[in-house]
Amino acid sequence: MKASEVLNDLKRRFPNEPEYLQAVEEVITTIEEEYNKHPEFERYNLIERLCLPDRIFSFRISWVDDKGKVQNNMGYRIQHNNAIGPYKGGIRFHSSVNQSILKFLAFEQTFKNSLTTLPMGGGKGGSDFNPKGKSDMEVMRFCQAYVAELWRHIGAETDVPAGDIGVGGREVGYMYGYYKKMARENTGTFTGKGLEFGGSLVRPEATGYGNVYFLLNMLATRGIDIKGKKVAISGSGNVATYTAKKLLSLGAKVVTMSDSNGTIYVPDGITEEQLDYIFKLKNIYRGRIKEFAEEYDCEYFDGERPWKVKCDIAMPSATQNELDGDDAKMLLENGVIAVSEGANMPSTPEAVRQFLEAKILYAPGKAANAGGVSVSGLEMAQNSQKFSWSAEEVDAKLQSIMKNIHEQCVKYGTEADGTVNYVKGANVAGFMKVAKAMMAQGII
Ligand code: NDP
Ligand code: 2IT
Repeated sequence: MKASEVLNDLKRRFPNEPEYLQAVEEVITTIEEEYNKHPEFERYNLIERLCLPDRIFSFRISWVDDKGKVQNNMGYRIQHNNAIGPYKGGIRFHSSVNQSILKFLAFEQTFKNSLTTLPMGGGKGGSDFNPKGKSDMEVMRFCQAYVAELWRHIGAETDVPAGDIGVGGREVGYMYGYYKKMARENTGTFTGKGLEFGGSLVRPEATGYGNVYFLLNMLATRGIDIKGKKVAISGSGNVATYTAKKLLSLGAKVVTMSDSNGTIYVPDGITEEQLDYIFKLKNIYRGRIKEFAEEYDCEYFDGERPWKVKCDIAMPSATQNELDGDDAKMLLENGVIAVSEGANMPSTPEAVRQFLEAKILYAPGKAANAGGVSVSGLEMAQNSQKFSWSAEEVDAKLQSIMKNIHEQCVKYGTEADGTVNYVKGANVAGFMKVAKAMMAQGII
């Protein structure tokens, strides 16, 4: 089948999976030209095989809350593609989680992991469990109930989960502990583990730091300095906070952060002390970003996203489709020069269209946020060696991987006028490696 026919067929077969179709459509439309240069791909129906996940596990998770009430959630693991290495990708706990969202994330992860240069296939998992307001013991019991079902499908050489929204060090610790109890082995099947039991230095920081490293590579193509630039960040979780930390160390000004309830606005940029407050607020007290506005008496946009403020750079780092066509228009009118995505698919197709048309520096998540899974890959390597690297060593490798991903985007995405279409570059580069690996391994 031709690439465009595959897309139409997937739309017919999965009409209730909008996020999955959105991610697939973006990739298919940008790789079509390259795909058509390889008639052997069509003979092997490669694109359809690459769009459909290898397998999906879905199951009920029953657990008992602190009041003794039985709660039931759905759990999933999508093993999308393992042509270049074991399935690899995070676990998301959020009330919105469904099969469409996890299928889009597993699909994107396959191309992202291909770009990292490390041997990792793509996968994603999660549950519609809502961690907000749950006690530590409830989170632990839930994690154990999820892994009671998941453990037989994962392993250090088959499928290696990690964190994502709602899943950080605490949750990975609980899941890994229970996994070990069930599997009776100690090979590091999760990444993002604590440093005391096989975790890698710089893994918590990696996605945010990696996004800033990617941004620096993009800015360098136009000779722009990060110092003094105003950056709007969305989210206040793992990715957002470490993005902010690296930006502050480089002399940039972080003017916004947010959560699902609203946005704080600090026109002169938040200070290191204020960022420390946000770390504590989010990771220890598990509070809301509104409390920051109360503590520091700054502006707070209740129920609003950050994109209306004046900034030079936007780094969406919360969730999918959090920046739409109207937001893109406002950012462009306010003179934004770069958008680098910490989240997965945060910009809607209309927003992406506007960024590409305006020819600003626009990096899609699968390139810009690949630092997290890259250091996960380095954690796997360290676990296999039963050895660990220093923070400097891991950070140097992270910087070199982000530079390499940027170079791949430039190679495949440079347009006739010399500008770089990072969407096309990332999709074609990511696709070609997986496609060649699949071709070489036959129809399986
Ligand atoms: P966290 O759970 O640590 O933080 C998520 C942040 O995003 C919170 O501030 C949360 O606010 C906000 N958020 C979540 N869902 C929504 C929503 N529906 N609407 C508005 N705000 C929302 O997650 P991470 O920082 O790990 O993940 C953020 C993004 O980065 C995700 O898209 C994830 O897929 C992506 N990513 C993460 C990587 C990682 O290593 N962790 C690697 C690569 C990408 P609230 O507290 O109100 O829910
Ligand atoms: O979206 C992502 O790349 C992640 N959530 C991190 C995945 C991983 O395996 O570290």
